[in-house]
Amino acid sequence: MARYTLHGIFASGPTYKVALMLRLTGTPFDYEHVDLRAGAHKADAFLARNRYGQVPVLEDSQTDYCLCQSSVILDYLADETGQFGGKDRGERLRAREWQLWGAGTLTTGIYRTRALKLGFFKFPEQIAEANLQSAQGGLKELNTLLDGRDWLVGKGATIADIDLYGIAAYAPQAGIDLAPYGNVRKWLARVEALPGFKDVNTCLPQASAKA
Ligand SMILES: N[C@@H](CCC(=O)N[C@@H](CS)C(=O)NCC(=O)O)C(=O)O
Repeated sequence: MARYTLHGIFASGPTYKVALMLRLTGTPFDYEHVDLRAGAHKADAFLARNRYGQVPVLEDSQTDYCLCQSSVILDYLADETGQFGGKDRGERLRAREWQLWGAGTLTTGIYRTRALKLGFFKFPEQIAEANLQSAQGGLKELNTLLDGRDWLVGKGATIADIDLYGIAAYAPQAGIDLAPYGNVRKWLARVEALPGFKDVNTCLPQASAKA
């Protein structure tokens, strides 16, 4: 049994973020598929792990922590693995700042537009349009903020890049053309060149798996 067990579903962006962090840090993990269609995430056994009834959840058998919220899990894994946490406290705080920016500004538009495109959800036309505009606005802002920078924080990849990659990388599945966002495209390519990188389609197994 691996130290870590990730509970999630392969189509989930937040689950992907955590799996990507585990892959990039070379951390073995067991994977437990949570059948959202069958409502497994609302069953008592799952709610005991995550009171919000959502994936992902990361269990650490060494510390007995059972964590939810993908950004918090990345923060935790940065400490446990000693990787991608920034070179000092200032960089870590800046990385957390980016993660919150991503959660507030980038996530809803991209994930919901993708969910509509893939048929996971339906939205009234006006809401769908607002989601798309929000996604495009977030990408435009990210593109500007990346001006003159290779990475979001400091001179190397941090949990901020992994977190926001796990949102922005779903833009193509959302039907959003990244051509107007040149800085974003170059930054995505930098993350994709990191050793251990796996893309949104291959990072997670489709069924439960042992490390
Ligand atoms: N803020 C959470 C979002 C998690 C989330 O939205 N998970 C979705 C799957 S992508 C889920 O479990 N949805 C089922 C539900 O909310 O009932 C995170 O970053 O971990």
